[in-house]
Amino acid sequence: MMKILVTGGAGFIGSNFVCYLLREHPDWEVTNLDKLTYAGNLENLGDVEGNPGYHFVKGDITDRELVDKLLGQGFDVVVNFAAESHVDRSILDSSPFIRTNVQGTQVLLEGARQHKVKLFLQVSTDEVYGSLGAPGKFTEESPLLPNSPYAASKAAADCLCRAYYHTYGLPVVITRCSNNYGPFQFPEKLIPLVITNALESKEIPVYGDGLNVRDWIHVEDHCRALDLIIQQGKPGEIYNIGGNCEETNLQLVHCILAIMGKPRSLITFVADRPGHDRRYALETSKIERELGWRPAILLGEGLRGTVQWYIQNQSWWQRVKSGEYVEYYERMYSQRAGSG
Ligand code: NAD
Ligand code: TDX
Repeated sequence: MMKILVTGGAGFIGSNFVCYLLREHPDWEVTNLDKLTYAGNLENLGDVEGNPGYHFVKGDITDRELVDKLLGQGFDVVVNFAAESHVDRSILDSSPFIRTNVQGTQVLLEGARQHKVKLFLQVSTDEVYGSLGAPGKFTEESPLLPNSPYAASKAAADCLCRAYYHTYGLPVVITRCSNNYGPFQFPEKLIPLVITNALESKEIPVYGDGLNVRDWIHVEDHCRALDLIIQQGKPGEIYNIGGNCEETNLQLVHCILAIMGKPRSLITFVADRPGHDRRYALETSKIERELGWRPAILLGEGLRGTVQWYIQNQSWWQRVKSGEYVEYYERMYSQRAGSG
């Protein structure tokens, strides 16, 4: 039996992870602490509703009192997904990124230290390494050179985690994963944006020349890696997690349109993201060697399943693509037009 506190478990990766854990370990107890921002959605957790091993607490990771009280219940592991996660939003306003991603991580680390948690797993990102111009890949030893306010806030959180390990001996593991895709991803991110716009026969905005490269991993493969790390990861270590699957944005969009039988004429080239990282690629031999993990879902297969999911769950994404979402897009594009 393991008692786990998952933060941000109502978001894309967090909700997939909560469902994954309770499916794989029916005797574990999982508590989900989530503020339910625009990106948090309890509908993502329908599969575990009513499961006696699942508990939900609505709250903010920056709330010291709440975090202290919760961790006082005695948890073996904290898995920190809670974050502001969208690069474009961090360019519009970085303050919530600093509050949640940096201050929130510090509050959780402090609570974990006070209450002697056995493992603090920080879910970080390849974006902390910055952009790769030349061939090669980022290793766990690559310097942290974040380029967006989002990446800078995640790098700061990684540094705090490292400091809590070295200063207080808190058993911390940091994971740095590449671009995830799969069910329940909020349609502000590239893949669900392309799928849902194509389903509505709307324009598909591709930033700049479309030749920026990302490494893509299915969320289920990411969840499996995190589960392995909970069981076998070594405190103080960093693990890169990647799909070993690099594509330019344009190649990826063409592939999705081909799966959906939609025309490439939907693609519209738009002003580039300021400070847009050119390429991410991760060296993942450490987790492969030490934990025997490898991605199992090929991109084509994963994309077909994801397209199918968005076709079957139109009411889910139609609800979230309204209100605040529409206002955000108007603000973002008017700012870019102004600065372009
Ligand atoms: P998401 O935006 O879909 O979900 C974030 C969740 O955190 C939401 O449920 C939101 O309500 C919650 N949250 C936000 N602020 C909070 C606060 N102050 N207190 C409590 N809960 C709060 O994000 P995601 O794509 O699922 O990413 C999850 C984590 O994984 C993030 O830490 C992100 O940096 C990291 N990550 C994401 C990717 C990716 O491709 N999506 C890749 C690597 C790492
Ligand atoms: O409309 C778009 N058009 C476009 O060309 C959007 C939303 C994105 N893009 C480009 C920008 C990137 O090169 O597609 C690529 C992927 O963009 P995002 O989906 O916004 O992801 P990215 O910026 O790469 O960051 C993601 O991966 C690392 C997640 O959002 C982060 O949370 C994670 O840490």
